Amino acid sequence: MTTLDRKGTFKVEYLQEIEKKVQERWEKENIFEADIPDDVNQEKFLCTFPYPYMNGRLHLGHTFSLSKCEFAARYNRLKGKAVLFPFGFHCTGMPIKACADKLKREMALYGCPPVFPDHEEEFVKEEDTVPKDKSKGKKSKAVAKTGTAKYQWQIMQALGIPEDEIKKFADEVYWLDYFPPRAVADLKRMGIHVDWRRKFITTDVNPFYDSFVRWQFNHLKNRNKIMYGKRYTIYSPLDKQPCMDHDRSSGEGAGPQEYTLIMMQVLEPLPEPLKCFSTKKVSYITATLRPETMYGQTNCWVHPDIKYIAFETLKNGIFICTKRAARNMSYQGFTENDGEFKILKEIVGQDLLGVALKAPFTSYSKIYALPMLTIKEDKGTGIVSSVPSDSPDDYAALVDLQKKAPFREKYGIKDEMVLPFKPIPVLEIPEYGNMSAVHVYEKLKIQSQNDREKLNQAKDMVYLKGFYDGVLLVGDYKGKKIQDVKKNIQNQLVAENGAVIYYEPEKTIISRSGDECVVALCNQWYIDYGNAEWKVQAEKALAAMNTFHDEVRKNLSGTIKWLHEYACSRTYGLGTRLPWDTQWLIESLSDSTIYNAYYTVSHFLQGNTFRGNVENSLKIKPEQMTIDVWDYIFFKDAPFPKDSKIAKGSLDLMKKSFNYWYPVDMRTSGKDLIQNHLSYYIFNHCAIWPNEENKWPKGIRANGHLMLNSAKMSKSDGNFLTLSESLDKFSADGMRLTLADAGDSIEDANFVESTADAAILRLYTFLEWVKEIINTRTTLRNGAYNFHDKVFISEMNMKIRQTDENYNKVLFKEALKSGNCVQKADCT
Ligand code: A2H
Repeated sequence: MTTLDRKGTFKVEYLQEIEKKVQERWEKENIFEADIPDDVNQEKFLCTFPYPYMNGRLHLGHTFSLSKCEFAARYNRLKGKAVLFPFGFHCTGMPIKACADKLKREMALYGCPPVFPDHEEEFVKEEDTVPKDKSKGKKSKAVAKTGTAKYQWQIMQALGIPEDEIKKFADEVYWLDYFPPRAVADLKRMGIHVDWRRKFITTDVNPFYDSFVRWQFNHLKNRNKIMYGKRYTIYSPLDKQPCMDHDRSSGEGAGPQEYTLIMMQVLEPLPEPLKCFSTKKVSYITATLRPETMYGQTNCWVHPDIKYIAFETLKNGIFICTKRAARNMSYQGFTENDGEFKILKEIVGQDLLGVALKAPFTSYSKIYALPMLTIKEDKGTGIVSSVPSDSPDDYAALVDLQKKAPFREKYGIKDEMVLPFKPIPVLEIPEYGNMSAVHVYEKLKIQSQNDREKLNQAKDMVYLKGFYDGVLLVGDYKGKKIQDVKKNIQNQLVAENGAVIYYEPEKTIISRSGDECVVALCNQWYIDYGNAEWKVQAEKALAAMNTFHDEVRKNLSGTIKWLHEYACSRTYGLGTRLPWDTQWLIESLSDSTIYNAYYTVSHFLQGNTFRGNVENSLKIKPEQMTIDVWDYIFFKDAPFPKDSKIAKGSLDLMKKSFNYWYPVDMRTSGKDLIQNHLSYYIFNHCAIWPNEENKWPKGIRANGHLMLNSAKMSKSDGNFLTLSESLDKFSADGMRLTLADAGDSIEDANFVESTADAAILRLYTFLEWVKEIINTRTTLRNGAYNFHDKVFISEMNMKIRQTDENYNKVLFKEALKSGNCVQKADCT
């Protein structure tokens, strides 16, 4: 039982009463509306928080990140700056539409209100009988299968939506009208310093924002930042489209990983389990990251217990590998029809052992399939080329087999399949000699293939060194450094029909519809974040920026380096259409990169509505927002658009507003957006304002995730608070104090309910104390300062200075410590 439960809730209600009155007054007096000040030389502060996605109510995690903007806005206002904190709402992408469609299907199947079957399996079966739209039907089948989600109807119930209103959410636009006003109401109740005239939602439902995004994309394309072509992309077969970070339920940040697949041809006569393929070329397929070592193959590794399949490829005969690998290959042009592969046979690894193979590049004309127990089923093809000279894992497994006769016997491996095979020197590595794996195996005294810790250490030792310092001892590139010729060797292997290129997700990625993603070779529009010149600009922007924590800078810089082509178009969901190819929608991490500029003019356009569907004060119509018009507002040297029907005065007003408020002084967000949104944000500012560096972002602040009472916030575990619930429970100020106290660093922060309870008591006591002092002030001593007064003043001045410094560094927990008289009030 908390203090509050014991003492009743009147203290929190007392605070809420005051808050309500004050907020009403703020609202009446429009004190958060920020226009350009009369004195345009007045310093300004523009801070923003990534607009939240509108498929539900705001929660305490959102609130924590946005509180950094809120506190900074208030502080900078107190410092005499003109402060703008605008706020919009994101509706682009798949989830809202997917949920609306799911609801539609549930109602079609089970009525309204629906009566659901007892078991989820029934749901799957029944749905299979509904022909209508194949792709959509499949989608919720996967959700039901994974068991991760309940029915959408029940999810809506859990969100607190009244029963008779749920059916309306089958229309996706209803979501866009439902959640944003509620978010605003919650945020207002928090007392947030936002100029609400500037609010808006995204997608083509809002024609002004839609036009802004089209303007941006036209420029990106004209400036060669957007390309079209076949690219390896993380893809959800169920959704039938690319699956980028925001569309994933796990595996965020993971991209496609390239492997070289070595084709080891099964030698005649074909062994028993493969006899049925007698007229065809059959190959064991191994996946490697080190094609340059293939000169040293001595055998191939198969896991005795893994299930493999045989399927036919378009050009290279029958492949033996895991089903998972075949599924990926089928999306990369290996089979006749995209996404289709026919399982000709299922074979357990045990039955593939002892088979004679012909591998490319190695000097052994015949090698064998041998057992390895550390092979992972969910990596590569589940079969591995063994290069004992350079892979400690391979050497350890080979030694195990060579030394231990019972091990060979157990798997039916004959001596001649193992004993004659010695490691072949392939590359010379300074310090490690010409058989680096053998060297480290002995140095670390590795005992067997199960000696995992030491083997990992060994791998680390040889892997990078081999790549950077290794020199080839054999083949056409003899004498050359590996890093210079790795790609050439790979090309040679492919050209000589010994290998093919293959990609798979670098770790398991599950889409929000519950599907395990593959890597697919898709035709698509993509943003070329791999462009070297663009990267240089982004680095330059980053160098001039305040990142508040060094780790944020490092992570942004790392991301700028590795970012590459990014698929920006989708076929399913909500959003703005690509202006030059309108069958495509722009996805959610791409329509959200420079919209901070839109805030500087949105209040002129939106007519105080989310959708821009009411006439605005300047009487501007969405169709009048042409490319020239946007150019004039946002570009220094753009000529006045003479054909525009918009009055020059109106355009100049917008141009002036943009030039006053831009750039963004501080953008704050959770650290999970560093590797995507925040990096794209930098790149796109450089692309749109290449010659106006004074428009590039000035500060990015990232924070850790918010825990609740020291545990991960989780709806399903019940450890969760929405913003609205927090306000009910702790009042705005009780919550705000606790958010400030939750943490400043990029490590995870912690919202502690007992701290919030204590904050309420302290605030209450403080108010009582203030009242008492006001009432008794005539009895207080006055006259000249004595020594104690001076010490007190000096002490206060020091605290003020420290607090100012903490606020300036956006360290609110620290500011709370140094400057919070409320904290100290109960000590009096
Ligand atoms: B490498 P990463 Cl010479 N289970 O190829 C376990 N290991 C697997 C695997 C699976 N399903 N699929 C591939 N691998 C191995 C050559 C090589 C490799 C040398 C040195 C190091 C080395 C010859 N074996 O890898 O987890 C394959 O072995 C050490 C990293 O994706 C593949 O490259 O990094 C590598 O692991 C891929 O592992």
